[in-house]
Formats: sequence, C-alpha cells, structure tokens
Amino acid sequence: MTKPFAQDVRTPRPEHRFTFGLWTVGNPGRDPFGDAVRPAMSPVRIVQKLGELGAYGVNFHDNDLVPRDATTAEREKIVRDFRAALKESGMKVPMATTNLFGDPVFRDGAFTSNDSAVRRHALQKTMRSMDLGKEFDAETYVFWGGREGVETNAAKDPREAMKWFRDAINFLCEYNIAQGYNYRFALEPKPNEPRGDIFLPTIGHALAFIYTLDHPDMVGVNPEVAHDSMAGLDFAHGVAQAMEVGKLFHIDLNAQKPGRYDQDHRFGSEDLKQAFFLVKLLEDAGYAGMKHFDSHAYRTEDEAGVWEFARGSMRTYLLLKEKVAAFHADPEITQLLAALDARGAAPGMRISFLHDGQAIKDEQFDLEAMRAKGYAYERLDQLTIEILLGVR
Ligand code: GCO
Ligand code: MN
Ligand code: MN
Repeated sequence: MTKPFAQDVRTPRPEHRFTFGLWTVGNPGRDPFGDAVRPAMSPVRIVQKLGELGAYGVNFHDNDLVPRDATTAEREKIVRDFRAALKESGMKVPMATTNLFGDPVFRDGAFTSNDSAVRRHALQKTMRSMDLGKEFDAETYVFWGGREGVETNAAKDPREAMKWFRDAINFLCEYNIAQGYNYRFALEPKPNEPRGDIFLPTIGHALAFIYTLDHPDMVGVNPEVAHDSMAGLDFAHGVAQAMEVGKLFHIDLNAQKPGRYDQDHRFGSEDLKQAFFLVKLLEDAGYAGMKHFDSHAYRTEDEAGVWEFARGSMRTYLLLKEKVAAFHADPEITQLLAALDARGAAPGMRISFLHDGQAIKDEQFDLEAMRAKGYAYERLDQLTIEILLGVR
C-alpha cells in the first residue's frame, strides 16, 4: 500500500538541489557517426521546462548561452532574455564553465596546448566566461579538461603539461580574487575521450594536483559517475575520499557501462546498486551541494523523451533516497551493522601512536579466533539487494 506522503517525497523540488546543463537536456543527439536528431532548444525554453519539472537550476558553458560568433548586441539580448526566464521560473545558475574543447583551436588542449598562444587564449576565454557566470551569480566554476591530453606521448612532456595546467589554475585563482568573484573551482577528472588519454584522469590525480596549487582552499573536484565507471573504478570510493577532505564541490550524475565510449545515460539506468550506494553516501553525509545530471536522452528520443529523461533522472535519485531510508530502518540490517560496530567499525574508532603505540606493541591477539570469524557480508548484501528489489 502506498503511504500517504509517498507521492510527495518522490516529487522533485528546488530544495533537492537538482540541476541540469543547457548542454544536457539541450543535447541534439549528434554523435561521431550521425547528425543531430533533435532541433536546437533555446535556453529560455530549457529554463521554463526544467523549472516546471522541479529542478533547482541550470548550468552552462559560455557558448551554450552565447554562441562563439555573437556580437555584443546579440550577447546582451541573450543575457537579458535568459535572466528574465530565470526570474520567472525561480531557477538559479549555480555553476558555470568554459567550452575549451569545441573550437578547433583547442585540438591540442587549452591550458596544456603546446602552443603558448592557445594557452593564453584559453585563459582569456575562461576569464570572460567567469564574468558571464557571475552575471548570473554562479558560485561554482567547473574545469573539465576534455582536450587536455594526448594521443601520443611523443607530443609533449607530461611534466611540462602539469606545470602549464598548474600555472593556468593559479592564474585564474588570482583572477577570481582580483574580481572578488568568490567562485569555488571544481576540477572534473576523466580518463579519456575526446583525447586518447586525458591529464588528471581520476579523482585521486585531481586531489593530489590541488594540493600543489597556490590556493588549494579555492579548488575542489567535480567527479562524474561515468568517468570513473569508464575506468572501471568504484565511484563511491573516489567521491568519499574527496568528501572526507572537504573537496566535493559539485557532482555530475549519470550512468555508464564500464569499458564503453562515454555514454552519459540517465542516472540510475545502468548500475543500480552503484547508484544506490552513491545516493547513500551523499545522503548519509548530508551533502548539501548541487546534484547535477550531466547526461542526455537516448539518441532515439524526440523532445518528449528528453523531458522523460529529465524527470526520470530526478525521480530515480529520490526513489533511491527512499531505499536508503529503508536500509537504515531495516531491523536485520541494523542488527548486522551493530555487530560490526561492536567489533570496532563504529565511527570514531581511531588509534594513534601516541596513545596506543606501546599497548599495540604488547597486545596479545587470539589469532585463531580472529581467523575463524566471518563478517556476514553475504547476508548484508543480499538484504540490500532485497531492499532494492522491493521485497523488504
Ligand atoms: C564530458 C564532461 C562534460 C563536462 C562539462 C562541464 O564528459 O563531456 O562530463 O560534460 O562535465 O563540460 O564541465
Ligand atoms: Mn562526462
Ligand atoms: Mn561532466
């Protein structure tokens, strides 16, 4: 029987902080083998429609909003119309970013191109795009280095590329400070595609890089489900590691089968169990940032399918959130977790050399008993699966 409030908890609302990109719902379905299958959708229409569906906001690359060749007058009109649409629907622009991959000038990268004029152009484009984002009060600025990489290591010394990348982020941090913008920068790792190999391929690479910057506090990460899945990694682990050091500034949600091209499918549509544990992690940690769906409708779809995709992305998140509550409320799961806590898994079970060094050195262990005892994870996982399958 459906509980009276059940419908309501499944209805996306702005307080859930769901966002989409102009480029996500606006994706026309072009791929390397075929043309666009859907007509371009105006930013104004996207804002109106997402507002109706209960999203919190919409994000953009500079050129999603203002085309590369727009005149000053055209730019002004676009900005005015977009602002009016946002106001009317109550939608926000929490994140902005730069398109540093579409223009052929970036074929060898932007901040890491071997051509120093390209590197300077990338900085100029980013500064201007940061200005545009601030016209809409964006708070997070994402750096996805889609073209920062190589097909052949004969092309450049990756150590030099790291230095250029660092110089660029340091430069833009200074711009952020000089303008009083207060952006939080979020680096988005991806292992490959569109380059053969991309620099800063994983969350771990990005985190290590951040601590070498002049303003590490200003910079965090924007991890994406598909990017870790492409590399066969456990996404929740990377997200957890970023979160634990206060670096989860933003997150890109979608779905992806491992070992494929970059699919960008609807959140939860592939590895449901992985999606469940991700939602569990975010909800248990009280993650209050934006949950951005960086994905798009199947190429088979028309506009109706696009809105079904958007609705489904948010609904699946909320359904998984209900499953997280069911997990925590399940008496048998609670019992199994309590047994683990009693064994030492409870939060706060920490040791230090100062307090425990001598005791641990002298401790007598009952190794026979320790070797013999299982952890009951089979049961725990089966219960999780049964919750997901709706029988508990
Ligand atoms: C991709 C990336 C991009 C970025 C976007 C915003 O695989 O194409 O995920 O969609 O997220 O450029 O930075
Ligand atoms: Mn992606
Ligand atoms: Mn992304």
